[in-house]
Amino acid sequence: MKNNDKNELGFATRAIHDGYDPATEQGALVPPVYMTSTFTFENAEQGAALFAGEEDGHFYSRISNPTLSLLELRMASLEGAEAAMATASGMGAITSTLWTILAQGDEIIVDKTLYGCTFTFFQHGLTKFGVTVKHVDMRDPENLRSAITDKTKVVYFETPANPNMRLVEIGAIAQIAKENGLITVVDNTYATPYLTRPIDLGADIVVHSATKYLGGHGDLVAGIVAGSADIITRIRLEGVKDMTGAVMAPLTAFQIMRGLKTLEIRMDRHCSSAQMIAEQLEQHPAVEKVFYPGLESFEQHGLAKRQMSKPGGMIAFELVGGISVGMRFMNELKLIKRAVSLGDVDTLIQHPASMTHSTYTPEERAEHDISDSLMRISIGLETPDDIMADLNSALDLIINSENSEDKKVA
Ligand code: 3LM
Repeated sequence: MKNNDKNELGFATRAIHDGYDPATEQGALVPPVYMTSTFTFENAEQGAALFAGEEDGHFYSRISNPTLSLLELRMASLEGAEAAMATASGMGAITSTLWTILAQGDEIIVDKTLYGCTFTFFQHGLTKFGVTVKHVDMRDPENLRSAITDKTKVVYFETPANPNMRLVEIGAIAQIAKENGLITVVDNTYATPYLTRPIDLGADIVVHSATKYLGGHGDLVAGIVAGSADIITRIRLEGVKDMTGAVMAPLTAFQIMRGLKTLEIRMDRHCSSAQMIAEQLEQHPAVEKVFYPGLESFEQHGLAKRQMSKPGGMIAFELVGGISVGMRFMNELKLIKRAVSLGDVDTLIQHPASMTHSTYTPEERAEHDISDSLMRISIGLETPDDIMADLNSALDLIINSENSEDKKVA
């Protein structure tokens, strides 16, 4: 389904209403879920016409389904894209997209820091099929320009990047990509379209792990790709239909649409709580360094203010004494859950080097600036003071036990 009325209404209004008229569904306020794998043909000729693409309509849910179409329309609207495609996972979105737009002999230039499984897909997946992968530090867009060759087809990055929070200037990268006829793909999982709209800034394709903020409640795994109607049709018919088969289930689309209705107010709260917590963490004597785009001390704070409407809900930080202290700290937390994933109502903490980014070898992590001391916290929607109190009491315990160990030694 093509999204034609982007930007006419506000973000939250579109997230709640776009593309649905209750009158078409017996007045049902909430769109019904089409739990069907296949669709009947009025006659054999109609079936043939649907397969030939001569007639629009649904015929099999690996290709399209009305519940998924509504979610796709809403995501296209929120991302300012012509069209979108719902997938079974974020990795399903990424692999279906790249297998569609790359071929043997092509080259892709990717940012230095990437989510662990995305990195592995590039490093050990695409390369197996004859695609060359080049990693450059895209904090300086000129690094991209100098890496381009006549084989380069695609530029790919996350901003903010998982897990070290580095930002990439979407407009500057997309400009260089356009000058060289390259396709820019942005993973917008951390920011969501509420904070950053890469397509408005010149990117061609946006991918998401919808498992995170879009779903928002830690109860599903899903992905989204958004872009031009032509590219989304290709990803649907080549990448998803015939290569990955990574199609979203209708019930998952229903859950994501419920999540989207509160995306704006959830993100506002994630951001305000994260700002307060990042500022307080930075002051604590047990904390070595905090990486959060909303902090004055953040290296790319200026870019964060230009590119993101708010600084997001993700914080990375290191403790004095490194990860051995960090592990003890994580084990002292009571309210905050030790878990991977992010963007949920629950506050989650994890250690990238041994968890989400353990797909990198230690040497690769060092080369890609992923510190073994780094911890990552996804600030949830609990009462902000309760989250901070849990962090403070674990930090205080660590400091006290370090001090008493020092005394023992003395
Ligand atoms: C994580 N991330 O905890 P799915 N892009 C980004 C992501 O963060 C992720 C994906 C894509 C985490 C998952 S680690 C075992 C848990 C920026 C996922 C992939 O396929 O929906 O998980 O998305 O950082």
